[in-house]
Amino acid sequence: MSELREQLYRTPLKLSGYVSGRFTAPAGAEEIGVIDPATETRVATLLESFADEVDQAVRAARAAFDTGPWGRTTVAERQVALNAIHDAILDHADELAMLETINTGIPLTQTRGFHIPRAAQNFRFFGEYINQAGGEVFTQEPGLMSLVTYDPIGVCALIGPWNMPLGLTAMKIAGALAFGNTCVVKPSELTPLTVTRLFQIIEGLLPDGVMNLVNGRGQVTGTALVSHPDIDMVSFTGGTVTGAAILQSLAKGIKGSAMELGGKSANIVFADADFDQAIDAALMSSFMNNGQMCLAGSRIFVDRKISDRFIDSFSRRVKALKIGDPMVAGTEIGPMINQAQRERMERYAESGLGEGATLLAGGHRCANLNTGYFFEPTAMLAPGNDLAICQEEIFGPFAALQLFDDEDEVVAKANESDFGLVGYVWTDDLNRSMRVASGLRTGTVLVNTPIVRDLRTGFGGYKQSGLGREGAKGSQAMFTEMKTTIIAREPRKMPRMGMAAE
Ligand code: TXE
Repeated sequence: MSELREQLYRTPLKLSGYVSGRFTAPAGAEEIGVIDPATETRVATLLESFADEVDQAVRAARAAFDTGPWGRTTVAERQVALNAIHDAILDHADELAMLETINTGIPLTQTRGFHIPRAAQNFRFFGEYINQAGGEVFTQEPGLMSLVTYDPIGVCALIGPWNMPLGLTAMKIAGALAFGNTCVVKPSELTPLTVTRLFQIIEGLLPDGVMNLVNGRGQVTGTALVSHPDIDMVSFTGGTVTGAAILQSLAKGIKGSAMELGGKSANIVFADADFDQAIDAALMSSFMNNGQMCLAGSRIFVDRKISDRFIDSFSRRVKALKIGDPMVAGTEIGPMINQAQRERMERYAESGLGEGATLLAGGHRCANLNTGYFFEPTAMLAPGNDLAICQEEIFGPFAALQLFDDEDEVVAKANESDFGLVGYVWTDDLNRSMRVASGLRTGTVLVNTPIVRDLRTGFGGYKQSGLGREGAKGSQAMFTEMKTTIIAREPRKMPRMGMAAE
């Protein structure tokens, strides 16, 4: 067991908010336990931010935006600040990776290798991006110039999820700050460790009030934040039901939002694909991050011509996945985030069987792991696309396979979904890959590759997978107001109204 984990078990952290450059100590706050899902042991106590603390945080961000120095910083100064945050994260990379693993149950190899470097990279990327990004100038007629500029939008409420707490929240913070905004950040109450630690390690780097933190449950702290009249927008990553509730609240004040919601992404494997690559990627897309990924490609469509071989190989590999303590090197699957999420897995395993699916692997709690929210990585072969396991986001290590016979059929089935986040296509036929990519109603299509994120491109979804795109121009659209200024450089010809009086 790691030293840090033992230390947290002995002395759980006390976490609170951060308002106007100071950590808060709310008197009489509700205390929420934060658990290591691998051992069900408390590692922190969250002192919940009630409405008055949320109000103070929003006011601090408002004041820092309206009158503070941040709005007058140069691009170069903002870039320096963003790079300093990047460096601070990397200086604490090992500690942050361990905290992330202890809090989420995601294997340390993945938090260390991907989550934390990625969290840091967001700050460097947006620092570079603002050095290049500009507005537009149009000339409609001689002497008349139209300028399009991008003003910061103001106070951003940034609400993060529990499946990649620092990485996904860092993307929002970096984008918001880069474009000159101030923010109030609310991590998930299940996983507040790394985001709160980020505020500690960058203390003093930014002017007071630019970056504030509130901690607490969605129904309490989250609701107070999204309904606060002084925020200008919400950037949210989380479940579709919560996203819809936030949109309703924002509608009252006609506030903007960016929503990165759920997915049920199709992973289509044609018979001509590189078989080994397709199998490796199917495993990775379904089971990395304990399967708790919005972009999981866990609705796998297999060409009937290769189905025997694919199902045999995939099932054997799923059964061989190493489940256990996420802090131990070699572990491939850790626990679910909490008891509710594990029960959800059990319900889907039951519903799959009840609706006629065939169990290929897993399907139960782990018999040899009595403590911790472990669930066996699961694969089922579904007789049709209408089963709940093929339509609903399960958000755990659970793959639903289906067979198909031809291209048009599989594209239609892939699109039969309320979601539209990602589509994965495996084929050696270039023309086919282009046809299928253009036919898929998803925000991203990945051809012959598993998960890749390129911050220069937009990431987000069609349909109920969300609104807006994160990354470069998408983040610019999210965190700025587009302003048009039209300037006449010489006197204009116009009708002279009211001349009868002259
Ligand atoms: O997330 P919630 P939950 C999906 C996944 C999962 C399901 C439910 O399918 O099983 O959502 O997860 C805050 N006002 N994803 O319920 O509730 C909350 O405190 C303001 C997909 O745990 O969406 C947390 O900070 N905020 C996903 C954040 O919203 C509120 C990532 C996300 O929690 C709020 C996570 C409210 N009324 C879950 N209610 C992805 N897209 O990657 C909650 N919150």
